[in-house]
Amino acid sequence: QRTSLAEQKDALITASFEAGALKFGSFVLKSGRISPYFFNAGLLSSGPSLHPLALAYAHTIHADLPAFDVLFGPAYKGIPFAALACMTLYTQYGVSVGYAYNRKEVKDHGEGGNTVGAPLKGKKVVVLDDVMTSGKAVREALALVAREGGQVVGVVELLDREEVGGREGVKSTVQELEEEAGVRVRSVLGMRDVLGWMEQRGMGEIGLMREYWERYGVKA
Ligand code: OMP
Repeated sequence: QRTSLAEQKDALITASFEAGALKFGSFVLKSGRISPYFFNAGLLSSGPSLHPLALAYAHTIHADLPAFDVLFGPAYKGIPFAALACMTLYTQYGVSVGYAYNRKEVKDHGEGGNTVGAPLKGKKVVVLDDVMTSGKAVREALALVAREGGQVVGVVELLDREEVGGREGVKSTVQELEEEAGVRVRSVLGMRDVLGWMEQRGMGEIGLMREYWERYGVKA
């Protein structure tokens, strides 16, 4: 029996916290912002955390993204996640898509090329990524798929930190991306899900989290 998305999200945040992937403290982000939390998806590295991860990615993709041919997971963290989501789309929903990923190093012998897995040329592609703040990482993945001749129709993030993108200072990263790339951007979790999860547990760090949200959170 399938569980609801709300249950899957809750299970995923709990598993992430238990695995040490969701941490509270003081962290300098790539964007330079100083954040009271950090999500290190690489630590979702055992069965009990990968299971809810795969279910929630597949559920979000199936529920909310247009039909596509290939799920693209950028190296490195996107690679196992895309494979798991690809398989789970099949086992849970009977949806058959391919998956692909890029090499970080250039290869000039053997099968050649910069991507591995399902060919992207002329295909409808969904980009699967882990954490989005300013959108820099996902923009790189979008450019990569375009260079390989794929047409990106959607993006799925594990965690959208739901921050203002910083270009004009008011739009969210999701809005910026949807406008400039014309693709649908969805996420399994948002920062507000993390806030709700913390509220339920009466966690002490929530004050700092709310302050950060006031400063950088999306206002719309
Ligand atoms: P942007 O490229 O600014 O969207 O930030 C996303 C990237 O930041 C991710 O691919 C990570 O490398 C890193 N990151 C996290 O992994 N977890 C966080 O909680 C925050 C960041 C970050 O630096 O913003």
